[in-house]
Amino acid sequence: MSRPRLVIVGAGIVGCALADELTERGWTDVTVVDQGPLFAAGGSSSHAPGLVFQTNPSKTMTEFAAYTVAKYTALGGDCFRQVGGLEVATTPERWTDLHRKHGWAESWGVEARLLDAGQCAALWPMLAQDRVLGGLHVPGDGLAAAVPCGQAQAARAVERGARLLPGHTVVGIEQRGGRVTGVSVVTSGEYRTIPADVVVCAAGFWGPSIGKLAGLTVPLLPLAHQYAKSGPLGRREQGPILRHQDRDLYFRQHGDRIGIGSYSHRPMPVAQDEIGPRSTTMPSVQAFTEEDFDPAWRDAVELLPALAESKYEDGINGIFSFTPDGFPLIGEAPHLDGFWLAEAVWVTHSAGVARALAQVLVDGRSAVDLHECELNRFERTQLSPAFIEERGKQNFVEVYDIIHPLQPMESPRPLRTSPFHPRQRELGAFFLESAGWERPHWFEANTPLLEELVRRRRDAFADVPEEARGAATEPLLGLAQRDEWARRYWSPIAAAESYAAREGVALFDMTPLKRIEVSGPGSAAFLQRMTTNNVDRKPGSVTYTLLLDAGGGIRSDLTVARLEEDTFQVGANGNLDLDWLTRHAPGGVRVRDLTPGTCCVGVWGPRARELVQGLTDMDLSHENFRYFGCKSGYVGQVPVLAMRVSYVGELGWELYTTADMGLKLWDTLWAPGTAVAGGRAAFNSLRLEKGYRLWGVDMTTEHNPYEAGLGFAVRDDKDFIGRDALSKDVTRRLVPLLSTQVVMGKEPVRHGGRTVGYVTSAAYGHTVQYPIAYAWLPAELAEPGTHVDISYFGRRVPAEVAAEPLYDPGMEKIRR
Ligand code: FAD
Ligand code: THG
Repeated sequence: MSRPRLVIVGAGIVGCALADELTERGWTDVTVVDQGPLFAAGGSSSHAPGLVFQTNPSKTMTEFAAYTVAKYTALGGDCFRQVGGLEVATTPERWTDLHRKHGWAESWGVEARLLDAGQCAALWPMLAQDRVLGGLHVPGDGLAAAVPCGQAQAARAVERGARLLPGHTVVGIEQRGGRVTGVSVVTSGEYRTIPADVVVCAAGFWGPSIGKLAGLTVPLLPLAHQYAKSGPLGRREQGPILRHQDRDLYFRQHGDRIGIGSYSHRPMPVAQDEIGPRSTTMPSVQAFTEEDFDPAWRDAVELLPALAESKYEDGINGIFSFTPDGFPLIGEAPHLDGFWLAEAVWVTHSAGVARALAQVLVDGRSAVDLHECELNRFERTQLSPAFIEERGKQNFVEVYDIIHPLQPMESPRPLRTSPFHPRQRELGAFFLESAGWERPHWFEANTPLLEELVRRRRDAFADVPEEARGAATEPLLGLAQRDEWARRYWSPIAAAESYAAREGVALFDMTPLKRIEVSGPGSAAFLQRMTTNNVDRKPGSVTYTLLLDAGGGIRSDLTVARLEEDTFQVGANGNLDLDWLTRHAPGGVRVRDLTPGTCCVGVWGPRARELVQGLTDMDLSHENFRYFGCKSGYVGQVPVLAMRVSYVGELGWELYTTADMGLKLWDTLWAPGTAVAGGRAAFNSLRLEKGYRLWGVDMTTEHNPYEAGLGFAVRDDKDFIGRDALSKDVTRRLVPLLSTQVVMGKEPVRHGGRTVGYVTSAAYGHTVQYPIAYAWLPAELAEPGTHVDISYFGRRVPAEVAAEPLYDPGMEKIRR
């Protein structure tokens, strides 16, 4: 398909940007259809005030925004005004958080600086300076005029051969044999079909309706959001766009008036069938509800007292899209080839998203990592109308909140629970959520273990004076290295659970880890083609391997267990792996998600063999059950698949069984009384000590295996996706840093006054007794012993590159 015929549904800013990016890459047979007139077609872009604040916790979202700024600036005309962006803090919590945000800007390469209240007021003279503690100023932020930006990009596309069809309402997605073949439209009362090889839905908050025509759930919720303007306040200098997030407000100037956007009101979801009739010129605008805006106005006046001279006017309740996790929806429908989405995209990210999707379509991959945005990231359990509504509303409420990286949404919870859940609750588990799963982070029932750990340590220092003995326990817990942020969603009990895994035996619930069965004739050849390592080994063997994209970027890391000649069990990272394997599977190979019907417990620690051997007929000796081997058998009454692998770096097994037998398995392992329950907090600390990467955090499609330190999982002597693009020349590396503070992840790393990289994962290593932070650094700074600084909430944290793994480099703990 060298020059496929493309139809883009929607001529909002996203559809226009996409037409430009595609035609620029030579895909010129592009037709953009919109039900409305051009270019104020009636969607969100028609009236978006167009504030572009670039800085975001996500590297990907920040890069989307930075590209949008660069591109719209280059469009010229009225498209983009680089007035700068100012976010002010009126609470100490926000002021602290702006320091964190300043770090993200630095990590992702956006110029930013922190200002005191006086400097803020100099930029925004209307500000009540005495209410402001400080601000974050990003000179590159600014105002995108969405309609002119759309028009300018569409014009370039038309010059290259694209067609624009206003007044064309899409009423059907045509398909044959699992492939899209075109769209049917109604125009001037006539019905016709436009043939297409690829259809991209860029229909904004109408996405779910278009998705329905294609049999696809589009997980976004249209919500109304209030925007109004003050009366004339006299001419003023053009100031930056402004955010007052402590009150869920943002501001921009419109000549002598101030525009005010508010997220402080109740969520106002709009059902698809309530969206204004397609004949109205502005279906994305609903009647303004003053009672919702009044409190926002009062808050606005408090920050900008001069507003009191006027009253708000021209208010709208404007509709746009919210997804369950706040990220856009980019990707191809799982069951309809050629039907793609570019949905729930802000003006801010529009050009970046369009470029990424154009790259995916034309080149097969995006240069920017897309895993947070991929349509198929959601599990089936996250696609119910109730879930989409609940999370969409919650995202509206939280849009400006200060969110800790571990903070889960409070509802709907609990949604998915493992069979061990009742026992975990009895043990006082503190749960956080991931992909809908409840995951224990530590167990209050382990408090006595912590006390014992501290006592043992103090006893070991019995000859030290009493006053100094407290300090002796410090390196075990790392309390002094944790500030208030690093103590949230954490407990020192994690130290006791870590020691239990290192010295005794601990049970870790691995149920949420995705399990995929690949079976049928040709399975081995298929998996050989998909992955980097040699998985065509004897039944009973497990292989650690990688999925790469066409450019050699890491899409995932997997364990592949060969259970029988033509049956494999893949240990994966998430739904994207299921989607990727399903999409590539040839006829005859079956790819099936086992996760919901099964469960897994990791039994890890030096006493794991003694514990499990006492409960099974399987021979667990090192000679008869090798490291990275697997066998089926029984543990007590429970049929299990046992795999000798360990993400925490200890002797032990992952035991899998069906969900119905899960509780029995847990109780059987618990009965001898030697095992301790371990949570994610300990798990994360243990895996970092051992240097085991977490895909999506430590490495993504932006990195190749050699840079990521995973070259050992790549076999040169076989063919696989991404192989030809791989280069062993490494200019950057993922390395462990030992530091003096537990950090969060995403902090900038500096050397010689320059920003040289950023942190991925971080934790306190209880057994190495140092805070560990993995970070991407230029290869020349990746040598052990190199001194760098981490900037943590603006504070300088000294750190040193260490050799890895930090724990058990000789593999003596595991291979015995
Ligand atoms: P849209 O602009 O909605 O375009 C979708 C198009 O699809 C529409 O033109 C529609 O007519 C067409 N369409 C739909 N169904 C069909 C069909 N069946 N057949 C044919 N055509 C169809 N973002 C920011 O970045 N910064 C801001 O400051 C900002 N402020 C906002 C303030 C308000 C009040 C609102 C409502 C939104 C704001 N946004 C802001 C969000 C931003 O406006 C949207 O995210 C963005 O405009 C979406 O662009 P789009 O092209 O995806 O969708
Ligand atoms: N268990 C199973 N599958 C998984 C994971 C798991 N799949 C996804 C994710 N976790 C993969 N991550 C890892 C990371 C490291 C290891 C296993 C899975 C690991 N690595 C050894 C090492 O690097 O030394 C072994 C390498 C080798 O011998 O090839 O064990 O937790 N089932």
